[in-house]
Amino acid sequence: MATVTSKTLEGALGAKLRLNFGSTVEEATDAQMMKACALVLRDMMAIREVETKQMVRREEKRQVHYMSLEFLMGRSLMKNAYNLGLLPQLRQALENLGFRAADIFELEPDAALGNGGLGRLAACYLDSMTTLEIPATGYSICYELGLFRQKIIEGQQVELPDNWKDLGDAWLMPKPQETEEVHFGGNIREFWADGYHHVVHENYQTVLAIPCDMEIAGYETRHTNTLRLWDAKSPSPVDMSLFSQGEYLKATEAHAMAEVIAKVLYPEDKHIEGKSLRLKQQYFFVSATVQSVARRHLETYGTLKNFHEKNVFQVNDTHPALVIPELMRLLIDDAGLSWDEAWYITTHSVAYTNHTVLSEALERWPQDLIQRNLPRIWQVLVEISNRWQKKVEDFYHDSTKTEDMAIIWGGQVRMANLCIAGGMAVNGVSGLHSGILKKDLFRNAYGMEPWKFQNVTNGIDHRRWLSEINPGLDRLIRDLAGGDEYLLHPTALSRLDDYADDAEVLQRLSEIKRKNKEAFADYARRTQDVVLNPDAIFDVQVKRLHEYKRQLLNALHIITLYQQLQDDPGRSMQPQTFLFGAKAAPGYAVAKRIIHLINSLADQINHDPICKDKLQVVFLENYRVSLAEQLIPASEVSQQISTAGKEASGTGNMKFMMNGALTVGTLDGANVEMHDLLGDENMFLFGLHADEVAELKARGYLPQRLYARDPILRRALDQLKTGFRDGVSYEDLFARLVTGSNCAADEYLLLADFAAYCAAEKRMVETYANPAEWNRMSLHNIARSGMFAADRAVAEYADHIWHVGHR
Ligand code: TH1
Repeated sequence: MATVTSKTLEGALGAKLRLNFGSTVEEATDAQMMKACALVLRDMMAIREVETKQMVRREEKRQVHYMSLEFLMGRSLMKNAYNLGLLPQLRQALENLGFRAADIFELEPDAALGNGGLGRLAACYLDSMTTLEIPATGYSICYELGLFRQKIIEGQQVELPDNWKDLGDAWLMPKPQETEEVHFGGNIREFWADGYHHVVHENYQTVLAIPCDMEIAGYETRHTNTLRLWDAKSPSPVDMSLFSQGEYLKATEAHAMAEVIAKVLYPEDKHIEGKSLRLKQQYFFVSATVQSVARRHLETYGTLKNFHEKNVFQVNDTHPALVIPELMRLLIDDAGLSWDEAWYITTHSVAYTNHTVLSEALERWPQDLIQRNLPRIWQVLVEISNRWQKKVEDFYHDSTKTEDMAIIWGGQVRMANLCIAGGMAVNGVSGLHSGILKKDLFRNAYGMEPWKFQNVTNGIDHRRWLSEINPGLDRLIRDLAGGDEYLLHPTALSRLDDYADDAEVLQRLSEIKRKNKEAFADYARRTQDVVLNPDAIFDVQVKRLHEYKRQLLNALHIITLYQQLQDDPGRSMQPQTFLFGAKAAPGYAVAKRIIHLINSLADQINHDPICKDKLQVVFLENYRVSLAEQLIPASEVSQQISTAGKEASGTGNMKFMMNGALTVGTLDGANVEMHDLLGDENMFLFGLHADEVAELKARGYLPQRLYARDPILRRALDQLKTGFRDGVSYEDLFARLVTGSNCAADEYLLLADFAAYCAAEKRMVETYANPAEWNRMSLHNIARSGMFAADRAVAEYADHIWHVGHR
């Protein structure tokens, strides 16, 4: 293909505007131009995707099918232009045509088809799988509404619908010719005929699954993969027989049931919704995916007997766990294989990643829900469960272990146990987390089949999360660490370590951060209507709101700082700006109260003259990928303060480290690995370790004692009851921490870690007073962050789980 210049892009954009919008360049709106850009890049990727598919087929390569109910893609225009090596040309073309490139990029809505870390991880891995030239496809649902938009009204979260498709659908390529049928409900009829046992699923309702493909470009490769998002459609607008009987409303019911499946992403992060619609979403995308993969396999190889040699399904948490019985069903009912043949194939083509040990997030489906909606799948599950149970009994001869490892038990189907039984590998997402899986959550399964258990520490797309969003730092790295080598070899970042004593380099680093802070202050003024002080430390906690992540601990510490300032208003101090961003699940009342508290506290502090140029608290509205991209390069302190043992990995922690922020954190998730690389001297570690947390709980934890004993802590907690100038009391949060109401008080040990946390924050502020020291630490953080590139993580999956080659 001829090289693409800004001139050729101008021509292509003009043509798109004429053909798709009947508009000239002069008449085109920014929105039309944004779509035209997407369509032009999509065309280029589509050509490459066809070539990639042909190559995969010709060379009979093993393919990875990454199944996830969430892909938190964010924006794609800048990212795709970057990966296609066209970002400068595209900017130039837009300017030449009379548009502001930055405005066009800003206009693109985030594709928020995910809640948080789990969905963003899937998006980062798509980039790495493509860049590493692994034949891979992502599968999910084409939600009409992504994660809700958050508005803060009078300090409280209000949820608004996220209609991303208005502009975002420019990236989607519908492929109606590859539609699959998914069957719900009905009954199973079994009979013997011609010497065979026949199973017929009848009286079911059909939902059509229509693929909408999003092309994924890799960096410096023509290899192109696909994210296949299934849209749900009813086969007919109304049921004609009911309609003609005059049952008009009933006649449209099936239609409505079908189309609601792809309506909205469930906004619960780590909390199971035992709703039948959620189960239908899961089966819908699993069944469509398995059928389409099997269809393509049959076209190429003419048999499914070698299916496992050519395909692997990676399931992102248990949400796609029904891939196991669905593949069994297809192999047995449709392809006529025996149970044992089908089981061999299935258990050699599915691998499971666990992302949490929180019990409220471990999926368990009521069996009657499955029986009713998926009768054939239910039968297959019963058979899998019985055989597994027998295997466990024969191995352990221990009824408590049988119960612990059971797939169907007490009227529930336990999806994690299903994945362990039906998968070839189980992995956790950080060293600590994988250890907890083996020692604790899945100890019995590990005892029986230790070879299945692995660790793959999470990683992030460093091209997006460093090079693309932090051009100042990117330039510095190119100057010092071998040009653009780090983009494909992220460990090249370690060369920065050589400059730890180079005053000029450290100075440059601090100027880059300063510029980024000013740019973010500008952005915050434009979009959030707040004025930030760029002389203050930007101390940031952005992530989903959850009690175990302990945003409330951060707030308590800020209350203490404020109280100290009240005691001594003249006290000189390093100015600090605390930034929060977090969405709460709409049904998670405590999380919403914590958001309200942070806003009340912000309101108090920002209106008190004694805090001027000293203390500031900002709650950033509607935290999302595109906001993170502005904020992280400007951040100086990264708050990673979860109760040890609860955060499986974290990935925000890695993004901050890579952009030179210093971490205040506990030894939890991937913070442990960060600490291994950085040592005590390059981060601010505090708090109980995971084993100490377990011991303390076993011993009997009494937060009331800490409340009685520590006057500073007590004063901060009492402030919750009093509240702030808006007159709202947070007695309920106080009770949750100190007295406990219907649960044990302070489940996440905020009080136990409070003093250590305050001390860590104090060390952090003292260190900030020494810029040379701070900048050196920052440099070491960037230098050692290469290990957290998603390329490394994906290469580990490829080598140890998928057994596929890569670049
Ligand atoms: C997150 C984990 O909490 C986080 O520690 C980890 O870095 C991330 O996954 C990626 O591995 C999870 N998100 C969810 C979301 C749902 C259910 C379980 C988890 S675990 C809906």
